[in-house]
Amino acid sequence: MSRQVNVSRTTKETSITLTLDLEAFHAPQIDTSVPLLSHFLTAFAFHGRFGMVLKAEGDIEVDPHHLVEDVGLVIGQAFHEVLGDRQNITRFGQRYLPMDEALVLCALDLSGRGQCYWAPGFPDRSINGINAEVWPEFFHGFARQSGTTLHLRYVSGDNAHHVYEATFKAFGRALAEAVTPLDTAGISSTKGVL
Ligand SMILES: [Mn+2]
Repeated sequence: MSRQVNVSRTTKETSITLTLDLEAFHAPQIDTSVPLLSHFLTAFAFHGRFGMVLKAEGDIEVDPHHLVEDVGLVIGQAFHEVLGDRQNITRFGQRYLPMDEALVLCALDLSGRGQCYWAPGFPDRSINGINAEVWPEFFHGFARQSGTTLHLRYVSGDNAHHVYEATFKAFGRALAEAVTPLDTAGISSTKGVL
C-alpha cells in the first residue's frame, strides 16, 4: 500500500513544501529556517516513523508565528490527504511521554472534526528567542487542517525545551498509533463515516 503525498503552500508570508510517506520511513529531512522548529519536527517525524521531507521559509524576521502556524497547516493537510476516506485506520492514538523531568500527554482522534484542546500549564518561557505562544499555534493549525481532535496536556516539567520537545514526540507517537492500519476492513466508526 502506498501512502505518500506531496503538499505545497505559498502565501505572501510563507512558502512550504512537504513530502509525507507513511510507509517508507527515512531520516527526517527538515529545514524550516527556524532551527528550533526544525529540531522539534525532526523529533516528531523520527519518533512517529513518518517519512518526511519538509522545506519551509517565511517572514520570520517579522515573527516566527506565521511560519510555525503554516507548517502546522501543511502537515495537517498532508495527513488529511494521505488518509483519504480514513478506511482501515486505528483512528485513536495516545501517549504519555517523559523527557527527564518533563511529562506530557497527547491523545487524539482522527475524527474528521478539527479542534485542538491545549490544556493550561505549559511553560510560557521563550526558548532561544522563540516565544512560547507559537507552539499551540502549530497544533491548532494541524488539528484544523487534518480534521483531528487533538488533546495536549502538560503534566510536569521545569525546562521549557524539555516540555515542548516532549510534546512533539508525544504527538508523533500518538499520531503513529492512530494512522496504523487495522487488520479488519472498514471504518472505525459506528456511524460508518469519518
Ligand atoms: Mn532538544
